[in-house]
Amino acid sequence: MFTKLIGISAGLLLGLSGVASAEDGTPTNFTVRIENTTKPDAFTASNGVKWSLAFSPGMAAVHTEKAEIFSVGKKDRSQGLEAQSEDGDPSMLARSLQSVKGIKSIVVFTTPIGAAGPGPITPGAAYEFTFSAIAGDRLSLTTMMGQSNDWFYAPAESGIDLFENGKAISGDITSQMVLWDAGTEVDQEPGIGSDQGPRQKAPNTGAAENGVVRNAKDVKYARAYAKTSEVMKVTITPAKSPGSN
Ligand SMILES: [Ca+2]
Ligand SMILES: [Ca+2]
Repeated sequence: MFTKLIGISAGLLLGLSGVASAEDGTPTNFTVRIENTTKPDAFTASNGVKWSLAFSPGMAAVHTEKAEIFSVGKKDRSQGLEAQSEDGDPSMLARSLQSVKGIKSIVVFTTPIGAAGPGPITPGAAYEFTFSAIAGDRLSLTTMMGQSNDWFYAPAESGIDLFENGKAISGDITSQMVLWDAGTEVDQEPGIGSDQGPRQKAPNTGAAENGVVRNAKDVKYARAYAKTSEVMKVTITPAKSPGSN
């Protein structure tokens, strides 16, 4: 599972055009933490098999425009979202987004906190990553629902507005995370599907769906994992500006 992480090192920061100065001249540094709040063997498949939920390595982008990674109701753009969603591999998506207009910086997160190397976050584990942004910037991030064929968690296509009335957002943003079906692979029952990440013979294995990116809350099998507050906790913390307490 999630073995195709070629060329990506933990916490790799791909600086692009540089972060422009805010009105007061200072970008804000943010830390995002994604925690898997499920318990081991929390789920039981229809055949009685108990399984644990995990979330894959992923990527985050700071951007100024909307719908940088996908558009609801449209086909996947073939820029790497499929590999992220089906194989838990964010590397192609991170690379291709570098040349997309409005993308300011990209972070790839692959190594769980305290782990020796890249891998998914299993129950209780977490990823953290940091980036900087100014007022007007938005955050998008992606991670695979690791026991699915092509489901990923991400905010709405417009991303999360990192500032409200010029002030950096802070705290729990789990409610802004949504489970999406990438529309690229036919769905099987989570946890036991033979073409899903942990069990498929090779990356990109499974029946083509020829669908569109859609909210998974009404997708067969997906409802239990679409309530993001029941499976993860995502927080964002802006660093204090120099001189403040
Ligand atoms: Ca699907
Ligand atoms: Ca597959």
